[in-house]
Amino acid sequence: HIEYVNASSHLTATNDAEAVIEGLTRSRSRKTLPPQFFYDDKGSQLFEKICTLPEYYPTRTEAWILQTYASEIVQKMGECELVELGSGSSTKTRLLLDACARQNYPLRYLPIDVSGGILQESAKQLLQDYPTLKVYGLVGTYEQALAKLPPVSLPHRAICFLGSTLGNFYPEECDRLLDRMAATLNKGDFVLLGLDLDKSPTILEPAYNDSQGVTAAFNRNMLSHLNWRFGGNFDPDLFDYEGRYNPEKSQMEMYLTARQSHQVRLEKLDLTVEFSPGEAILTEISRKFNVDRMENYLRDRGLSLIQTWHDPQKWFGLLLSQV
Ligand code: AVJ
Repeated sequence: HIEYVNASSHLTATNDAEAVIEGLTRSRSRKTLPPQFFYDDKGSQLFEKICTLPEYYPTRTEAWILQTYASEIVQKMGECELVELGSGSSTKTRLLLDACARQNYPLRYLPIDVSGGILQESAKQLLQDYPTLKVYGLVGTYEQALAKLPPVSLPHRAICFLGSTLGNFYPEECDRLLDRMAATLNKGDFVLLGLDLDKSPTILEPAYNDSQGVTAAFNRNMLSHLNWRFGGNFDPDLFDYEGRYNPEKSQMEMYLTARQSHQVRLEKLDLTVEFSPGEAILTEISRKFNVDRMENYLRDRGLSLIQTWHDPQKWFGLLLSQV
């Protein structure tokens, strides 16, 4: 059976509207939009497609690490409820569930996602494939959902945050999220982080500028999403997409750039936005991490690093830490 809770309050809609207004009315600094607007149903599908692109190495690299080391990882954690932030299709989580099943651990899974459709779909599929699994899904932002977790039913909980989605968070947001995680967990609980590690722009930039244009479509879809959510008239084809590496900040930055001067109207927000030629919207940052720096950062937030697993090229890291 699925237990299913909608953790998003009526405040979400207001917050989303405010985030769009704030991001698109920035005058001196550049325009920006929060990355959760990528993930409507179409956007989630496009992201699944990105994950299979030849240039986009993170998904398959992380999957390799999980395939190779899942048993070792779950043995370190013992019997645990798996809480997953941004569960999406839960494809990689299956590798952890399989490893738990091999240990004869009880299977408890609490996926959290902003996209209710993909969450319910994948939960149904999981329940068919794992007859003893109990699923408790939460729809909402990570912070909303973490505040609404049910009482713990196994000795420990492990919050899994895979796919390097932490890289989407600006430093202050990252601090807040990790503090929230540490506050939610009890002594002895775990955090399993999948992190894309810093590397040459010759590898990073193609991963975000794929030859089939799927990443570009994924970015333009954000504008279509705003159109239906907020009664907008963005023409996505008036924007060029580019992902650029910023070496000072060790991060990829994704931009939609207006080709020509034009106005966009978002009726439900009573907002008119002016674009000058070449003016960009920053749709996403994707920070690239360093394991030693992350170890110190985690320690400062009450999490001690237990072990890190890598792929042979050390492009990606899976970090297990404990409260
Ligand atoms: C899901 C945020 C980890 O930053 O690599 C992929 C999203 N954007 N291609 C990433 C993404 C463009 C992805 N994360």
